[in-house]
Amino acid sequence: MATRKKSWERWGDEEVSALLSICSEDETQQLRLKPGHNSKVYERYSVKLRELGIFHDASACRDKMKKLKQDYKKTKDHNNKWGNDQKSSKWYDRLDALLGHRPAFSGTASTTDSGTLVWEAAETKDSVACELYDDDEAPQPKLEYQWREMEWTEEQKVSLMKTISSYRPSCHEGTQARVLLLGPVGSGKSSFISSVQSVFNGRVTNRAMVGTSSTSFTKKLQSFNIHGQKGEDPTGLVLCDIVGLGGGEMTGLTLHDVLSVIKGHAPEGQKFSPDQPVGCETVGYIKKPGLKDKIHCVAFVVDASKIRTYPKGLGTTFRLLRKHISDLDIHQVALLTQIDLICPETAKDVTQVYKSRIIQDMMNKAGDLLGMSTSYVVPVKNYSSELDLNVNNDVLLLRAVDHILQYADLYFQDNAPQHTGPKIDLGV
Ligand SMILES: Nc1nc2c(ncn2[C@@H]2O[C@H](COP(=O)(O)OP(=O)(O)O)[C@@H](O)[C@H]2O)c(=O)[nH]1
Ligand SMILES: [Mg+2]
Repeated sequence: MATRKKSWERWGDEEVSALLSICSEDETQQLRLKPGHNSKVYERYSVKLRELGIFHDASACRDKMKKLKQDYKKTKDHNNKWGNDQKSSKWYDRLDALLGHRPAFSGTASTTDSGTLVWEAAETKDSVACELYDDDEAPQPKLEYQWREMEWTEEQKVSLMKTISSYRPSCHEGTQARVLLLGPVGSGKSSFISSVQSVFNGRVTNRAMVGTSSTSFTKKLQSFNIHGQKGEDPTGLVLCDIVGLGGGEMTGLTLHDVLSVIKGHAPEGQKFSPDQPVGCETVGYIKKPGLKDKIHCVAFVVDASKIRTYPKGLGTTFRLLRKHISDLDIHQVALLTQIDLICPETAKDVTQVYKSRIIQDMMNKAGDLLGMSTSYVVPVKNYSSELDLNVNNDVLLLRAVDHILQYADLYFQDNAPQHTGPKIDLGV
């Protein structure tokens, strides 16, 4: 006969596996969502385990879950740091499926009947659920150390500006890295372009149309060549935006048209409309796009203050886009904007960004929404109401640009012309 175990006793693999299975049951998940029901959740674990002939009391189940989550979070934080090797552990995948939402494409195309992408719909509160913390271990407001290394100095700003302005795609002279920004209306795409341009101009400017709003359904492809100050050469970076003429940009855009832009078929200034898909008959259609016409990296843009309330279909739209864009071997990153709206400390002092748990948590949620690891996600605070530049803010924006360029450059490396040097006779 099985005997009741003490809470400090070891858990066998089968017991942990059973615990995780119970955790993944719908009833358990529903119970977990109810505030103040933690004790009932642990009681449920204990009762359900007993039915399987496994005896651990509720407090032992609580301790075990806590330990598993801590181990998972440690591994996840490690994996999310730039440059770290991806680690795993015995229960990592199971816990990631439970807590981190796997970046798998579900296969349900999130498009409307007319084929337009779903960017806006009725708001729902449960679009993404990422439960890294229990009610009784709510996140602390601030981390002791920055979880990504950042240097907040004028020298760092100058050095990043130099790196970015001197960037030229490897093995492809004369080409610029074309980056397409994609995201819901109001996520901060135009603001990001303007902010980056402002840093290079040395003053806050509003070059990309920011925040205009109307219900216009006309959309246009617009490319912004990021320039240094007067007299300086342009940088190797072009930021492309599918702007709404008067706002409402993503409403009515089809997957077909987004892919035409990425493949380089759509000419500059191309206007999009769901009933006139980009094709051979389109004026200015680029039949055989060269490297300079194509998009080399896609940056998804999401608003940190809206992650919890984005429409349910948005995650599916992102995954649908990501699947098609990945099929074209184009790397993707994500920008998390409006971080100042979710963290007052960071709003006051942007150097707090990587110490803020709420921003870290929201970056994880953005990764979950997009189906990508957090290591691809970078936070930015765009210039929205400020009149003057701030060196720390500039550093954060420039790090985002540097991050984008690294992934754009991978495209050039992947597509480097084959070296056809003289053949060496090895005499065999
Ligand atoms: N506080 C704050 N506001 C922002 C930020 N980024 C954009 N905004 C504001 O959000 C609104 C929508 O931005 P916009 O760039 O037009 O979004 P788009 O539709 O994606 O191009 C504008 O009012 C911006 O000023 C940010 O990082 N922080
Ligand atoms: Mg815009």
